[in-house]
Amino acid sequence: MTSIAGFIFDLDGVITETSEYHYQSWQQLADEEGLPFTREDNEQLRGVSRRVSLMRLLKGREFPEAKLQDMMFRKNQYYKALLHHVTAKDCLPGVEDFLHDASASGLKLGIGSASRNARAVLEKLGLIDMFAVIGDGYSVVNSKPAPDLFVWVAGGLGLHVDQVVVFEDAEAGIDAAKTAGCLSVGIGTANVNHADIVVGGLHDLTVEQVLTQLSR
Ligand code: B16
Ligand code: MG
Repeated sequence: MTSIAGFIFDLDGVITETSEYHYQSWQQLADEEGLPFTREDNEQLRGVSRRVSLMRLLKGREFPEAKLQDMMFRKNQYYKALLHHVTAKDCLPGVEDFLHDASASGLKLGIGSASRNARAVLEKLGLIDMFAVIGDGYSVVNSKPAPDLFVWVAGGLGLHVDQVVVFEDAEAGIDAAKTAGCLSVGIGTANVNHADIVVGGLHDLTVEQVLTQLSR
């Protein structure tokens, strides 16, 4: 029997709710470019890379590469300005207790986020020292739903993928975890029903419950 030895957490939507800031930044860019964009459209950007997000926002409109780069740069400038507001108070409910319980249980902890701003966000939340490995938007070429990021983080933790539970709020993230061969916990209200456990947030779950329900 393989026992669970590590947890890998997505960032936006699991540890904190930076999706509102992503939304406001994309909305500003869309308004400046005269492109239609709504909160509903923003749901399609959950958990996917900056470039894939831009492609979804453009809905098939074509632009030269230099213009695409300019739009991604501007969106990120708006996003980074909004990140100045983030403090330890912006951890989602139950996050700090859950992380401390997991660490006290001897589990290895990692981050698997599509964001190139993940380290900056974790610093602001005061959580960066909780994680032995931080996989972010720079770590692998193929982003979620490809399995690469979670395989990379599991390897960094010195664990096999089937010893790891991934916590994710996005359909693309659960797809990535399953393809990687990890166990998974779906968080929130997006399409994460294919995860092994589905809960509203980390406040709804104990480390003990995860280990008991997912041990195989
Ligand atoms: P950046 P996660 C994801 O974070 C966000 O959910 C997604 O909306 C964003 O496009 C992506 O990070 C890339 O972020 O522009 O900062 O590199 O959920 O994977 O932690
Ligand atoms: Mg997420």
